[in-house]
Amino acid sequence: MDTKMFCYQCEQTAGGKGCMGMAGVCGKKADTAKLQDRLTGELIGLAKAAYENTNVNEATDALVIEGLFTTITNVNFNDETIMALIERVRNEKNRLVPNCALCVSHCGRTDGYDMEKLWTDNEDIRSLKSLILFGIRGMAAYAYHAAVLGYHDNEVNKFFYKALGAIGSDGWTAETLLPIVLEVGEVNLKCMALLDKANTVSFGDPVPTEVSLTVEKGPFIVITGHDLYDLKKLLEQTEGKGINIYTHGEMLPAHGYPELKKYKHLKGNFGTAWQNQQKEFDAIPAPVLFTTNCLMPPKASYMDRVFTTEVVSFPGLVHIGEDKDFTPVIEKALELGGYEEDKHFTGVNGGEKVVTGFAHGTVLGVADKVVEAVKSGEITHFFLVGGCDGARPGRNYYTEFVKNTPKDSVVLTLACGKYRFNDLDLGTVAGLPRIMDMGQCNDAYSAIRVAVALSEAFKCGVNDLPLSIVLSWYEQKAVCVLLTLLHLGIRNILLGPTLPAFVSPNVLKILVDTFSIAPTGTPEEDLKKLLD
Ligand code: SF4
Ligand code: SF3
Repeated sequence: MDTKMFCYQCEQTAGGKGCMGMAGVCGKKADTAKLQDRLTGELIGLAKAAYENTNVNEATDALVIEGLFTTITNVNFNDETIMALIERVRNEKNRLVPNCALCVSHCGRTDGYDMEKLWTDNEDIRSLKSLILFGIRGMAAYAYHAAVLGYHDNEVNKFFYKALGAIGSDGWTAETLLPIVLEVGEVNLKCMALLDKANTVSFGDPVPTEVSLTVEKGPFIVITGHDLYDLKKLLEQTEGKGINIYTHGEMLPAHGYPELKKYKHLKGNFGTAWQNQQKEFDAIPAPVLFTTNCLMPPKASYMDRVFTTEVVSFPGLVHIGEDKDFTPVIEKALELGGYEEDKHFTGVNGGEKVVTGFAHGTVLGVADKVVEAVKSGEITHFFLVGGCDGARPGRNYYTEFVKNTPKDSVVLTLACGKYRFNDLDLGTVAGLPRIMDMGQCNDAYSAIRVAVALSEAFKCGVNDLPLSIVLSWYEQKAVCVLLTLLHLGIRNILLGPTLPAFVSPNVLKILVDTFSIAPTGTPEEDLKKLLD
């Protein structure tokens, strides 16, 4: 095995510096990491080949998006599928610029990029290019989900080439790279808006929905990840078959969408956030379908019950292809039979239910009430506590933070970090629930819509609202969401549980000086600071 790997794209990176051994902390092997680097290098070559090339078409865009999405943490551990993807990128380069690779007067027009050059570059350049790369990886996931539902945005698609081109260009300075870092945030806002439109037109505007944590007796399937289209297909194929469907992880907000919740056999939510899956899936008498990250290497005890689809892949797991024929998953559910009696589970704090569905449509629907409550002093503060969950013990910060928020404040949340507190009963304020789950990580778009609407109602800037943003990050979607908030000029964001290894001291200084971004401290100190 080749042991030379370098990866520092996620929060759990080894020693807070980078995974450099035989395998990453996530279980990604060195060979796979190197193939992902090669794929990224080939995508940079494809971006060069696409420059002012009239042969670029929707298939080229789709390939770039798929290639970037594949390299997100906990998506794809399968060398075979990554090698096949590399081959497809090479073929596409050859279609765009035929025979370039064979030409005797070599111009380098379609050459792949050696990612080693990036990983060994000056630390500030490496840091800025990493922010661009990891940001577009996250954005590609959102563009992919929108595309699955038939929604595309040419401006978003074009930006992937520009950003890849910047990563592969030598001699660029921090001054030229920094604007592109912020442009990732700007374009990601468009991309999240696109996905919001795709989801709400396809499945309706989410409505507040109470979700049971009890698994009823009989056969069932657990579906996890972010892809609502896969859930819809699974619901259609299992209807009337005596099989219940339970969401897991980032699929929880699906319960709020009218076109998904109408299926009576979409029963509830099983389990908590991704990092608990090896424990939670170990003993369940049911199959699990992964539609996106976060997949952990499955243990032998439940490997025969895990299925993947779309870009998720792990050697040895059954993969459901483009035909979306979920028969193997359905047969597994029937074979395993589920629990003999209803099984009662709780959230991490002992709660027996959770509530979701507070997207912008719902919250803005009661905007008058919210504005009145702020004016009368009934609501004194909003906290957006959102982002990824992860394995670090320090992530209890978010539970303690939410528990300690004042009784006259509202906590908006999104993404899988909410499992730390979404089963807490914090009661209501001004007739509204004190915790409102706005959805998945991409539904940061909803939070932005609400913040902008509030700032318009109060005729002030978003930074002047009684609103504090406390983010938890783990993988690359959190990077593009953070860059969107920065692009909007939002200041004083608290980021934890640790700062990204790929942010160099100089780049951090820029972020601190420009946006007053700060690492999370203790819940008590941070709350005091934010409420002063
Ligand atoms: Fe390490 Fe994270 Fe990269 Fe996995 S994705 S190899 S844990 S930095
Ligand atoms: Fe979670 Fe992986 Fe990021 Fe979509 S499922 S937020 S960590």
